[in-house]
Amino acid sequence: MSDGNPDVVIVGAGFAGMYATYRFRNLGLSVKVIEQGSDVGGTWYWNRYPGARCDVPSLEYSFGFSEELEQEWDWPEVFSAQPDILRYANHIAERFDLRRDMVFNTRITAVTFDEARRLWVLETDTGETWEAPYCVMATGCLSVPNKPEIPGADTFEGLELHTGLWPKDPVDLSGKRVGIIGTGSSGVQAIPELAKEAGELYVFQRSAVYTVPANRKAMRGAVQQEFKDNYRRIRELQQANAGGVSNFRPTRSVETPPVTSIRQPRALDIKPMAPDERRKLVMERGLNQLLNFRDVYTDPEANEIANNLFREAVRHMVEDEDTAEALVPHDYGLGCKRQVLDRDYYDTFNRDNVTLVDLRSNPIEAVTPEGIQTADAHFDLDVLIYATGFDAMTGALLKANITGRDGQTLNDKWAYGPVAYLGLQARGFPNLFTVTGPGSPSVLCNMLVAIEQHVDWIGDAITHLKSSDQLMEPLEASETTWIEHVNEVAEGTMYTTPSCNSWYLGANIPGKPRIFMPYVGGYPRYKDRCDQEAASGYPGFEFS
Ligand code: NA7
Repeated sequence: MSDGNPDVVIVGAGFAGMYATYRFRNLGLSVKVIEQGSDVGGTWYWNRYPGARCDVPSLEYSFGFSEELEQEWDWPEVFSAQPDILRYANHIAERFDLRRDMVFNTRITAVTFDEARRLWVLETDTGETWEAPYCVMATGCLSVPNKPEIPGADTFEGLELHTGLWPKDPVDLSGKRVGIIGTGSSGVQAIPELAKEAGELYVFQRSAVYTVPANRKAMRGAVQQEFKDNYRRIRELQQANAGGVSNFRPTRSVETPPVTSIRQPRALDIKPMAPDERRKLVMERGLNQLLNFRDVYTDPEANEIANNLFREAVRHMVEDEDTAEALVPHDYGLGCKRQVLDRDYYDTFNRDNVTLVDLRSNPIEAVTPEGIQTADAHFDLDVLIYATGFDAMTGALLKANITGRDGQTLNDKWAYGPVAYLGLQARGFPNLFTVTGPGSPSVLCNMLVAIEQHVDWIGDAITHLKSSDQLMEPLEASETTWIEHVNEVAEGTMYTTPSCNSWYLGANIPGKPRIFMPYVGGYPRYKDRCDQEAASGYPGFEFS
């Protein structure tokens, strides 16, 4: 048992765990953070692969809780790369002296509610145990890497890497034969960078991707200053926006609005446009024009118009006809998956050292000691990279081995999909809170905005509980009606069309229940609901 058990144990030292440490301390609570990695940063600590970059503009993807922090931090690019975001995380940890309450290199092995003592007991792989009346799971939405089960996977004798567990030390790929499996955001970001370094790059693609060029501008001093001058207004605008993005347009900027992976379609429709006009727009002004149309996300016919224009543009950009054809997505539409942003993705397939292996026509049979055997050929590899994504949204929570009241496990409760209220709490797990849990806007929102809102709400709830020493958990009816609402708002969107298989739906993990996990009803609507709960004494929860 550890000395000095805190009021709150927080699991995870990513941005959620970091802000929770700061906020809870300010509320007079003692905290202890348990983190598997050797330092802060979460996603940005683990995803160090070449090309890793945030898909939300950095001035938006930043904390708003400290004006000093806002004023003193400078971003080098409009969309920052992983090293710069990790530098930001480190700066926050130092500036607010967060590390003194953090325990690193420690993995949680079990989280168990002790009913008699009304405490959460957290066991770890170092043998140390922590106890606290309140437990906050700040474990992230994309933190459990998915490595598919491929026959022979363990026999590979070269270097094996996963984009989500990339080593801290530089990996020398020069002249090497490199294979990468997966063409989601991670693969698409990594492939152009890997191609520049590797001798040969083989891209093993199961599903073609809809990716559009990312904004790659350096930050201009005048633009950054205007943000700094207007941050209070910007934070207000974020609160009023469905995706938690202000869309603030600096007067000194001549840029078009940055493209982000969080949908911000304008009030334009593609269907009424003349075919020539649409084609001209996309061919002359780029693929990201397609993201501006509202009806692309709501009307299957408009969606297919956009998909066809996208396909035409890819055929135009990629020189080899067979490669171009394989890179064209056919079996799902734009808007089903999280929008991927790239830098020179399609051009990369025009390089002599890059080969696309289309797994739809030539599936992987096995990983061998020397490389990958597909139905048609063997590919000799020195390095095999898995860019195969994550067990998203629920993965880290289910892996934590959580047992609540009456010996019920979270894994049993969520056997048919996550059951929770507002993505904040699950019945049967009193005084255990989740940051950006399933059923909250989370990954459909600017994560830092979502994190601040959740942590503030949880901090207030704990303060309320601490004064009366009570246990809090949602009513069964609150969970049921909230999940119905989460499903209702997702229905009829491109996210849930039958042809769509995304990690939002859990469809990337064999056997995982197919449920649309994030809340698509918009951040302001969600926040209102959370605020109403707090303002009226938490009527959707039970206290004991
Ligand atoms: P994603 O978006 O889940 O992409 C994973 C990729 O790996 C995708 O192309 C998958 O193909 C592919 N995959 C997964 N399993 C296999 C197997 N068994 N064989 C071949 N290919 C496979 O993960 P990312 O890490 O790229 O991005 C996750 C999020 O992180 C992203 O949306 C951003 O928000 C940040 P599939 O499409 O399933 O056919």
